[in-house]
Amino acid sequence: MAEYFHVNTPLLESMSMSKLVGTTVYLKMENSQPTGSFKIRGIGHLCQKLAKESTGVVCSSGGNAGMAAAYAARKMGIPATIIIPSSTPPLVVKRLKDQGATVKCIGKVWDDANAEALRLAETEGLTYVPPFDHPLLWQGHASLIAEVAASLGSGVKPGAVLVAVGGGGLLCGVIQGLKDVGWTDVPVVAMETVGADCFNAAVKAGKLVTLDDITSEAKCLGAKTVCKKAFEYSQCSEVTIISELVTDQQALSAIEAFLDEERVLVEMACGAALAAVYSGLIQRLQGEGRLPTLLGPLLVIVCGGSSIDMEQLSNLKHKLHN
Ligand code: PLV
Repeated sequence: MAEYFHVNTPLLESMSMSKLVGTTVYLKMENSQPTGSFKIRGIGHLCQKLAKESTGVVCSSGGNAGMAAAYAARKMGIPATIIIPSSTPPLVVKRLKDQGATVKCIGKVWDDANAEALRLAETEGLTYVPPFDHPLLWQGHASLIAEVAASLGSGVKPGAVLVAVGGGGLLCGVIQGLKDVGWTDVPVVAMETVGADCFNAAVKAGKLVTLDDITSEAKCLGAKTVCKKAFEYSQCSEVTIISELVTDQQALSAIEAFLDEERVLVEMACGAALAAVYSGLIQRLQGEGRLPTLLGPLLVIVCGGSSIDMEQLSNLKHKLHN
């Protein structure tokens, strides 16, 4: 068995994005992971630690965590059951089945699917694979910052990191990675869409908040409550997290611009992060003094995602661009 399930992804310089922001923009291309997103880093690590002796794994997911769990389970020779909510597009069901997983669609949003995954873990004795709330996931995701540090070489460090937030697992992993390489003074811009904004709501309220519903099309950002660790990071002085929102329309426009300019198709969850560049949010933060005017290189985590193809893109355009 391979030591890791994830691959070392390319770190690319984007000329067009650099021009927009006025500083070098580096793209960490997590879309090129075997399952199309960063999730395999943490989930691969967790499965190797917790599921070696397992009779099977069960994972609740908006899609990408499930893809990673199905992939890891297949490589480990154990069955995977993936519980998704009805908001997950059919193309993801097909991709999960292609990975050999059993797929069950339960409830409207991820939180509903998760309740069923926890129940199955209990009643069937399966190993529960959480999509974002576990220290082993954060440890696995942290490897992406270690790779960036190695790619940039000594003496170069990002001026800021741009990241999408769903349940907060990627954010926790990125912060852990920044701590590991001694970059705790690098601010993190944490992006969500309006309607999938549980982290922003918690930051504003000063406590964990459970959203009534997920109304954004960025379903993979659609956890109703952010994980406690992400909230704690937002409250501590050790790291700087700037929580910002974009609209679904801005996230979709970002996906389209990224496809045109970088020739890569990513899903809405990732579009939320890219929109910070394309919508001018980074410059706005500089104007407000929340990011330095002379900003060092901007590191964009291109988290990727499988919930997108040409048909889904055209569905989203139809829904959002009218
Ligand atoms: N998606 C999770 C949670 O969904 C999932 O089950 O796949 N970018 C992409 C492409 C993602 O799939 C996700 C999470 C994120 C960003 C956000 O990561 P998180 O949840 O660790 O903050 C409900």
